[in-house]
Formats: sequence, C-alpha cells, structure tokens
Amino acid sequence: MNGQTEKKGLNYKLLAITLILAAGIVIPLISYVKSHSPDFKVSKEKITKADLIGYKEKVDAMVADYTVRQQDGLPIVHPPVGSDIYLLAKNYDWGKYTLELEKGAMYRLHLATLDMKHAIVVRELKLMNRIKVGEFKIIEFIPGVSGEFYMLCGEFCGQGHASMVGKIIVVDPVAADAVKAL
Ligand SMILES: [Cu+2]
Repeated sequence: MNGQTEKKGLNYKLLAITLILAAGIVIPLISYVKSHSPDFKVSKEKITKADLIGYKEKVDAMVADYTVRQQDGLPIVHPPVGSDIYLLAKNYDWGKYTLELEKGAMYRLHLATLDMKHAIVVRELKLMNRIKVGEFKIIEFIPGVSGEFYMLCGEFCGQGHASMVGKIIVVDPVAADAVKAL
C-alpha cells in the first residue's frame, strides 16, 4: 500500500514537471510565431458541398482568365492586383497551377479543401493557415518578398502528404519597371 502511494505521488510530480516543461517550450514558440507573422486578416465561413462546386468553377475561371504562360507543364496564373484568388486543396495538390502575385499588393486569398483537413504553409511569405472540410477561409494576403516559394501542406493528410507541394511566384513590379526602362 505504502509503495503504491509513493508511486502515485511520483507520477503527479512527473506530470507537473512535464507540463511545466511543455509550457516552457510551447508558450515561447507561440509568441515567436505571433511576433513573426504579419497581421493578415483572416475570416472563416461555412461552405456546403454545393458551394464547393461553385468554388471549383471560380478556380477554373481564374486559371482560364489569367494564365500568362506555362512552366514545367503547369499554367502560371497572374491575377489582377487586389483581386480574389482561389486555392482548392485536395489529396495531394493545391490545384495544378502556379500563382504569380505582385509584391506588396493585397489579394483576397480564398482557401477551401475538397476532401480533408490540410494546411497551407508558405514560410517565406509568413502564410500559414489550416483549412477544414465544411469551411472556407478568406485571407487578406500581401506577399512581402519576391521570389519563388514552395507551398507545402502543414497537416499530415496521408501517403502523398510530402508530395503535396505547390509553388507561388512573387514578382517585384518596381524592379520589373526598372528593367523595362533600361
Ligand atoms: Cu495535405
């Protein structure tokens, strides 16, 4: 009996230590992420299966209207500055096109998933957001740096998770104008 009580006491201590250590890691991590994330305004809305069909049509229309060239067999889509842009995640891609955006411009980035929970992660652009079935998100997104960046999935979604890689290109309109002026 005595031994058992001792054991229990020890477990509580271990639990308390684990919690304190976990808090010591998690809390600084959260504040680090917060301090390094720009304040993109995110809103969340419910989406039904029927809405998803309309959503898919918007994706297709955007690709049809704003494809400017092809690269590696994928259309490069350059939507107008300030417009609504759409991404539909599914196992295991972000739509078979590459978005080309302008640095410093604001876009309303719509995010939905066709099949299960995914998370968009473009580290260099500080873009990180989870997307669940039955909801969609609108992110007022401003690409802050120019370059070519991988769009990864931050939520384990099965066998092909690691291959769920898209790309975002951010061009600098000021630099492009300077080259034209030469
Ligand atoms: Cu995924």
